[in-house]
Amino acid sequence: MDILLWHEILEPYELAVKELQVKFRHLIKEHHGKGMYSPIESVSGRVKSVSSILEKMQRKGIVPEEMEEQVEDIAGIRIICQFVEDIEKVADLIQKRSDIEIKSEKDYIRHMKDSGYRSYHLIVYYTVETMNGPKRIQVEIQIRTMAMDFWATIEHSLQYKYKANIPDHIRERLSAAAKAIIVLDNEMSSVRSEIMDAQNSSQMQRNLITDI
Ligand code: 0O2
Repeated sequence: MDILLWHEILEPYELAVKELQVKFRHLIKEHHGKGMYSPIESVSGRVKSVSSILEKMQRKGIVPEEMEEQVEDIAGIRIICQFVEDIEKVADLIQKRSDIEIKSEKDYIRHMKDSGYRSYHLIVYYTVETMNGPKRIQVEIQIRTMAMDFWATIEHSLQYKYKANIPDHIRERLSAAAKAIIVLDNEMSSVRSEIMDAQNSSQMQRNLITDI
């Protein structure tokens, strides 16, 4: 496929990533505007690189005609939460939306991957408007805590550095770190109400200042 064709294929995915980031960030703003705690801390997104799409197609034996159906994470949104409990709330918020339809879910929080990776994944359908009319595409939404994200970011860099062949002694330390993340998330959850009270009152104060 030449570069122009790739650009044409990926354009709706870029639009979907931009639109969804705006919509999720707006949800944060709505919560804060009402002086409420937001289960979403931050949002980021990306469109998979052409080389990464090709690598996945080769690894999974996906033919070009089936690329858009089979490569489910061409568009990716990552939602970061403060607490583990927030993940379910965010998944519920997404499920209730009329502009998003859930196709499938993977719970790598209850079922941690062998690597130690933890995150909640949703594959969803989302429709963007293009000059040729509406286009329904798939988006992968990853929901995880700040602590889980810290672990995944470091592990992803190591995978890149070692070209997926991370030495055993580093794997073991990553696995131990993943267990420490579970303890950390649980500890933060146990002081959750204290933290939320403090954040809500400082948010209320910020709202008052902007209202003046
Ligand atoms: P990117 O774009 O660099 O994030 P796959 O794992 O891709 O063969 P599947 O079933 O499509 O198969 O995907 P899965 O496992 O549900 O989720 C894929 C994405 O989850 C990955 O995207 C990562 O973002 C994340 N992920 C899954 N497992 C791990 C892991 O062990 N460590 C880290 N750090 N992230 C993980 P990509 O494709 O790697 O690309």
